[in-house]
Amino acid sequence: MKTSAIADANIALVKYWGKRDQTLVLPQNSSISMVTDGLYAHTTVEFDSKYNRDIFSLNGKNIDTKSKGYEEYVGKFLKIVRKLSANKKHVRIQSSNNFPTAAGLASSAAGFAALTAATNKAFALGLNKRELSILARQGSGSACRSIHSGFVEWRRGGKMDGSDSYAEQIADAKYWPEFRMIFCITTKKEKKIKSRAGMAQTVATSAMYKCWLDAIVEDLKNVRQGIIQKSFSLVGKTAEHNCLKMHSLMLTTKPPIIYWNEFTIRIINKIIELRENGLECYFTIDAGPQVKIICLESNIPKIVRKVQEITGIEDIIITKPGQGARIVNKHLF
Ligand code: 2P0
Repeated sequence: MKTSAIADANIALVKYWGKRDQTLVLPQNSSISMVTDGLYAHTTVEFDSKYNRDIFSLNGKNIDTKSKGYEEYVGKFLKIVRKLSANKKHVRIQSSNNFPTAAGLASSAAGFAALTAATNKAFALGLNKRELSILARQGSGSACRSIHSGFVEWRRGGKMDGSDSYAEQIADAKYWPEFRMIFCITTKKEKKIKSRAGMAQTVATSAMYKCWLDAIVEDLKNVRQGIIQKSFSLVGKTAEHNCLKMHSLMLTTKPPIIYWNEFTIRIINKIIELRENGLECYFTIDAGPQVKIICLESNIPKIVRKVQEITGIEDIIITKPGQGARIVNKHLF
């Protein structure tokens, strides 16, 4: 049985940065994101008795299934799948992203959402969207949001077993079609500190963590309401400030986590300048140096022209609200 799925990256407007349970991947706080339409992972899964061991390749490179990175992510995920399924055969998985991996562009979110959708079909698990979101979450937290389309909220939940920690849709991809995120890629290099290790260190050492949690309910309320009312200013302002609060957590982690580079700061300054000149746009930045500019469709040409004045940006990608994880007929092998 061979199945393939595609899932797009999602970018948080209210961020997830810290777990309360490492094994079950349960977050400290709820988060809200937009699923993009074009930065995706494509994954093919096949289980068959012809395989005498599990095989995994990412972006054309075979990954050692005995490595710590594999064990912690895909290996752990497959153990959960095998508990849910009667099928114990070995599996071959091949996954490719159409954008740089581990560079702060939510590649693990897209990857695990695609793997979840493909596995659900290949192993005939019969999971509904909520269950898919719970399974994807255990691969990588932010992946639970890429199951759905459009604007999505991952509810923190309160139960110890994680059964109430999953993503739900706030509005579908067609609800606010003018909403845009412009990805400014400042480097395609992999980051040095993975999100998983970084956020654990933040929770353990940042004196600002309590302030972060205290402010989160208000940010969630504003972004949720802003999306429903299509209030661009409310969403943009809140998202930008939430991003800066998350980066202040990173900066105050011991030792500090600094994901930005010089181009990150140049783009931030450009956005502030554009706003001062009456062009409404905001920024958000994840665990990497890339800047995502939040804006409306009508302002895209002006913003792109201005940002292109900054030399050194490697790529600019424009995205709008996109689809959730889906099965496709095209297989990678
Ligand atoms: C987010 N990030 O909300 C935040 C903002 C990065 C910065 O979710 O350990 O790769 O696999 O659950 O999901 C990145 O964290 O971490 C992330 P794990 P994940 O999008």
